[in-house]
Amino acid sequence: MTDVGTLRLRDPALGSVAEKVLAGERLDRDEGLLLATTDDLLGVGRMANMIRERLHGDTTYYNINRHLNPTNVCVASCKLCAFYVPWRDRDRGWTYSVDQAVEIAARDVDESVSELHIVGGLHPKLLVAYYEELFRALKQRFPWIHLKALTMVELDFIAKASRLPLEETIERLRDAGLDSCPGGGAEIFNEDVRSQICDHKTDGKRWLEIARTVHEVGLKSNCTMLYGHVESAADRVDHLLALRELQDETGGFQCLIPLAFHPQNTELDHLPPTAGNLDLQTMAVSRLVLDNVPHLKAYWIMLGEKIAQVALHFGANDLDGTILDERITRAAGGSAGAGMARRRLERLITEAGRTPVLRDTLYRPIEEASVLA
Ligand code: V47
Repeated sequence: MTDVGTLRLRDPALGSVAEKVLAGERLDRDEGLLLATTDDLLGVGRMANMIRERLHGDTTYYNINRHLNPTNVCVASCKLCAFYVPWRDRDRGWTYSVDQAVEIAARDVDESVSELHIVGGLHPKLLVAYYEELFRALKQRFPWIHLKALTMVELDFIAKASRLPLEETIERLRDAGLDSCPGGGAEIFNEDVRSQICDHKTDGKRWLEIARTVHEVGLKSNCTMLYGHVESAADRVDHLLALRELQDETGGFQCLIPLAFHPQNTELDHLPPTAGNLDLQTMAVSRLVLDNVPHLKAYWIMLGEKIAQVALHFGANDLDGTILDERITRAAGGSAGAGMARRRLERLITEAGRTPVLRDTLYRPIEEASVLA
């Protein structure tokens, strides 16, 4: 064991990285790679925890949210995905009219719900006018709600299908009620990896360009990294560095969500699910390398409750929300998809020795008195 300041390390090679972490200095690619490949999981975790506590103390955010998937029809056919059905598969596909989508949302939304997370497939008939109408109708029915909707991949597709410039598409959607964007679709930016897991999707460079445009138009967004499939440790570090570079420019990312790959029912079902060590080390490396994105989410739906709790000591400071009806992970064999009561989510956080703080989508604490649930 080596001690660097208050940091206890089993791998002495981590010593110089630990010194930089203690001094609050930015890490480079080689250092990121060392963190991602060492077998000193606890050493990496201690460093990430130090940064997490410097930024947020014990505070752990969660929110009261609902998911809405207007369609599962998708022309992209990504190998990583078990959620989509091909265009014209009438048995398994759903596409909600605006009225249907609002009624489905209304089943589960009351005034305690602060966020609707809206994502879906790339449906060739759902153009910008559909989403404008949907957002306006949702805002009219639930005026208090924040609409976090449409990944960079969906925005790219909607703009092209509607034959509109990207910026104009985003501005129209913003004017119709879009408040921010979720982080999905980033996967791993490396093109060779993308060709194996999502070959017809918006490429990595374009994903970043669209995020830049979203930020320029004045909206915040999240970002994700899908790990535990065919990518290497270097691919993960490069992905984080690309996000870091854009964040230096725009400051528009609020939160990173590392997404644990679920292989079941996908074309990659020969791969094993992620190991707990990889989940925790990826969380910690994300916190250490992506030093300019304020929040790091342990998405309990994908990690499971127990790993998500432990992740609160490996860099994470957010668990996401109550959700109720999650379909993307469930389609891929995830077992945690039924949603969680608010009190239970709070208990997960306190059991982990952290302090729960109810937040809105922009990470502003919500006063207890204003919540009915
Ligand atoms: O874009 C798809 C991923 C994403 C699988 O921004 C899969 O607050 C694992 O982005 N195994 C959607 N992952 C989820 C997402 C998200 C979730 C929660 C919060 C936020 C946020 C964003 O899920 C997709 C894709 O990257 N995904 N299939 C799968 N088999």
